[in-house]
Amino acid sequence: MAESYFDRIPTIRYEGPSSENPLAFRYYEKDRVVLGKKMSEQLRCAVCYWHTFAWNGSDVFGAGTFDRPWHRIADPMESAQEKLKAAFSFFEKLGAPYFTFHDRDIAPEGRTLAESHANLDKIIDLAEKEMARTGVKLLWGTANLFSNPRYMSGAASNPDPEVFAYAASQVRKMMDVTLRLKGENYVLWGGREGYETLLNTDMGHEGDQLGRFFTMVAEYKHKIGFKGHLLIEPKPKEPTKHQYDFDSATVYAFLQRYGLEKEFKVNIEANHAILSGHSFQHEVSYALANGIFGSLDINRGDNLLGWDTDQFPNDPLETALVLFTLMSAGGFQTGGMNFDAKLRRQSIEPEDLFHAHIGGMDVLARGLLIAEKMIQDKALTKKLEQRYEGWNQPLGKDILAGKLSLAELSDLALSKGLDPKAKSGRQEMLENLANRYI
Ligand code: XUL
Ligand code: CO
Repeated sequence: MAESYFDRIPTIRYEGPSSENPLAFRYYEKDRVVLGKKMSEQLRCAVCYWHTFAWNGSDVFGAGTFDRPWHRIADPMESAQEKLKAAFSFFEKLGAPYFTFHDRDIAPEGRTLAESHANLDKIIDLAEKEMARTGVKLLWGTANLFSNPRYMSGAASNPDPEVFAYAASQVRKMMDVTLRLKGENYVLWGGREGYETLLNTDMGHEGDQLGRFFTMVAEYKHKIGFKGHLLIEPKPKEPTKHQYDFDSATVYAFLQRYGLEKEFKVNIEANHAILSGHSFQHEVSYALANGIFGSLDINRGDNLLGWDTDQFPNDPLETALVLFTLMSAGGFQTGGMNFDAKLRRQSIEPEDLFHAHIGGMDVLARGLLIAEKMIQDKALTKKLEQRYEGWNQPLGKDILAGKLSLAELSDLALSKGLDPKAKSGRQEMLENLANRYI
């Protein structure tokens, strides 16, 4: 049944920028070497299970609009099996090297926690076979600690420790599954770790609960010998009014408070960055500058809407600037580009899933090629270096090396009669320069 869902779609191939075939790549050329690695290895694209296969097109005002065959199957385990087959045929046809999933996307929740674990094991047996057959790899696994009503007041930050224990069991199980499938990272998005009103919330207590949860996760990672990165995914709001993992800086401060800054990195989502009042590039730069960069959830928001629209990326300049920042710092280690992006609900046909991912991969590929030119040309980098030139001179070096106290610097400024001249920041010129690479 689900086997035939993508039957009409051909395997997607690279045809070059002049191709008019909408079911072909115009920029994503997987084996093309860019900045020393194949494009596929630089971008490490992943398809997410939740938006692409689990979601049926429903929104708060209306029912599902997508008629996916696996959603019509009444038995949840049979439905999960068909969904899995369809998912792997999609990955194969698209040529996506990675996928990502939550426990509840891939296997149904059972009547008990034990039954949920058993359901997951059965589907993972099949997923393991599909991964071996197709060569598609797991970028990261994660647990859904937000959909079930038991998590309405949070998971690790819930006022009830039994909910905390339940969440711990789900995370432990998914860490085992991720290890088994050789997943390259494990993600924790604090779905409902936040609050609606301080009238019923003890923020300090909830912080300690979250700190304890993450500490246990880090201990368990080492215990089972998981070598991938643990990643926290910041988001400022939605579903709660205030999410504790607001942005990368908030997460970093939190990690330091609980001594976990060496254990976790961040999975930065483009739309979440915008919601926190930052640009995507800001969040990536912050994480790189503080040694906590992990992976990216690649999507876009809408300038007119204040929520997480999770659209597929389509802005080459924005993508190029993020990739310029990332590639200048050496690119991904274990991370990748996870399309945490969903169709609009009127895009109801199987081929719409392909158009969305083809467009996403193409805009990343185009961004990567632009970033390559920016890096090789060195013009932008040189301008930046020139701006900080003074810090390579004796005064700048001595200041950073801690050789001068505040009083000594004051004496120096007075004795030399310092009168530094203002220099232009040249923003418009730099913007014009960046645009020349597009
Ligand atoms: C929600 C979101 C999640 C995480 C994984 O906004 O981004 O899908 O990526 O739990
Ligand atoms: Co995400």
